[in-house]
Amino acid sequence: LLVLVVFLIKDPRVSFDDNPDVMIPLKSRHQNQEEYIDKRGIHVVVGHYMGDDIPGKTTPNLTEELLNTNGFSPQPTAGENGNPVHIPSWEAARMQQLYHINKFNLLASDRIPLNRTLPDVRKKKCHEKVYRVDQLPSTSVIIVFHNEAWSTLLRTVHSVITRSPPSLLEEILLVDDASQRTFLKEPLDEYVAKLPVSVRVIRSSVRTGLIRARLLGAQEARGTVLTFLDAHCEATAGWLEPLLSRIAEDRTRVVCPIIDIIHEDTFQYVRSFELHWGAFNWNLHFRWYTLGQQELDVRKKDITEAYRTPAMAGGLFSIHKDYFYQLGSYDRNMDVWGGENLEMSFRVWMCGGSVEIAPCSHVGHVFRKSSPYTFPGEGGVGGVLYRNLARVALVWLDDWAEFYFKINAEAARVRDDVTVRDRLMLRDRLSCHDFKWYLDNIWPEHFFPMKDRFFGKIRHEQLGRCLQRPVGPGGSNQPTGPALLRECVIETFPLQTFVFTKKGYIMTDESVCLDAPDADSAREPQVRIMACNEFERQRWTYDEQSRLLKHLMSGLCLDLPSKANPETLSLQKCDAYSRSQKWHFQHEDWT
Ligand code: LR7
Ligand code: MN
Repeated sequence: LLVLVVFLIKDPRVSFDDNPDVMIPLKSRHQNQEEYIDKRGIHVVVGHYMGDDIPGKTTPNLTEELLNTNGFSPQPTAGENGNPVHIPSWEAARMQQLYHINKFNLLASDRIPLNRTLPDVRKKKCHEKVYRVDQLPSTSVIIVFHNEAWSTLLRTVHSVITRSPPSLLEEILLVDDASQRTFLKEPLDEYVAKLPVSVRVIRSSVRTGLIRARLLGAQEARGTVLTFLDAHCEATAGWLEPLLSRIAEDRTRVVCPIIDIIHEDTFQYVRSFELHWGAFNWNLHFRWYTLGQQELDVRKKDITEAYRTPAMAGGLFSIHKDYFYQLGSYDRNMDVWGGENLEMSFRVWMCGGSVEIAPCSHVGHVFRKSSPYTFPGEGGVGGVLYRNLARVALVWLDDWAEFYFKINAEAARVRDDVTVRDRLMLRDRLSCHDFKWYLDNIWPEHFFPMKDRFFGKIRHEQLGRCLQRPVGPGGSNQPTGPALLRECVIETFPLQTFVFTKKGYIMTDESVCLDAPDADSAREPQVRIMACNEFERQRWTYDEQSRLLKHLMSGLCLDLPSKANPETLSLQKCDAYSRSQKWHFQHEDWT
């Protein structure tokens, strides 16, 4: 099996030492991601999920026999109530070998019964909600898979059967995307035939990728609503009603559950917090960022209320079947994996619908650090992924497509390989809004360049050096740390590229902002790069005349590191005659 390294990771450890906002660091669900409770008591999730591999781990030889053996052998109480399964050390070698088949702890998964119990992770208020089940539409649950493990696939199926009101569950459709494992053939057919719910297996004779596999499933669906799940999920109590009731009220809503974490090593069910939403960075990689202020306010009033999200993760959502087709289903020219989640998010928002998260619906998903399967197609994983993303950019991003290709060499290289005429016609036919409308209205907290804001480098005049954001310990997550001054790079260089918004925020990729976190303390304030939070503390003004960059809250000016703050820029009393306080905003073209 190939080890798929999507992005180079320098150091996967996450450190909180240099983040003064952190009150309680939390163990993050992913490598390359930081999670913590900040000083306000708000849970902050920064970073992303991109299927990165674990550096240094090599893949052992996996024999045909091993790959084709269904090792499911449940122990009655293993993983009960979502508890972790610990493999005794004498089995460690076997555990590690099996890990590589699916890139999760297969040995642990194979010990857990298919119908294990799970905690009810919903907020108390969710229990008080009454749903008129008889008035909700029915759904087909569509699960696509390629070489999935028996235990994870069927635990997904059983969790859906056990925890859905029977009248709402029309059927479960399993779409086999040309799996090679023998136990996923006749044994699967025979197994599902005995289940109390209509479960059909649809087979693709060629490896078609998850996007077209989902289209195969949708075509067969008899339910009013389509509900998609990955093949390694577990639905918890009450998961379905909140999704369907939002669609019953308005069929243009595309609704996602809260995605909890099934730990890839222990299969522990870990409740995830409800204070993030989905968005993306300058590379069009999906990210979880802290909720926007408007949504936080909505939540304060009623924590059971569904909230809007700029984008969805892609794997777990419900959509009205007619609306799915009315809106152009999926881009069937997308291969294997990636891009379809943002494509659908943009399309839904820009063409009149909405994407939201229903916080009373919780479904667990096994998050992996790397992908277990091959990416057939020219250029392997990169070629496939960037052709998909180039399609997204060319169809939906308007002026920002050029910006995307400018800073994404991999995507620029393949942009001429793709033709998107049919999707542009669809966009035209649906009279969709443009991408500027999307940024302005759906994601006003975004950090993309715009006509109404500065975009470029911020240069210290005296030293001729440029403001630079830290890379962060994880390499490409929402990196926080000291505000650096570095040799200016002539070309477009994302680490030295900032936007300065009308509201006075100095932001850059990954939603990080120039900040003075301790500006209200007695100490001399440090200047740091922190997660953007729209606090007054992150606002600045620039005076062209004096070339001073003033921190609004403290009234102090951005200056070089000081004795008290040797590692990072500091704030000092403004002095128009001080050479160390002069900054030059150097515009760059982004289209
Ligand atoms: O060629 C393939 N054929 C398939 O049938 C490749 C994959 N698949 C199946 C696969 O077996 C699985 O059931 O497709 C499903 C998704 O593949 P994963 O589990 O490898 O994807 P992921 O969980 O790493 O990635 C997320 O992004 C994908 C982008 O294309 C899809 O949208 C996934 O559905 C999506 N998963 C989620 O949203 C779960 C939450 C993750 C987050 C954040
Ligand atoms: Mn998945």
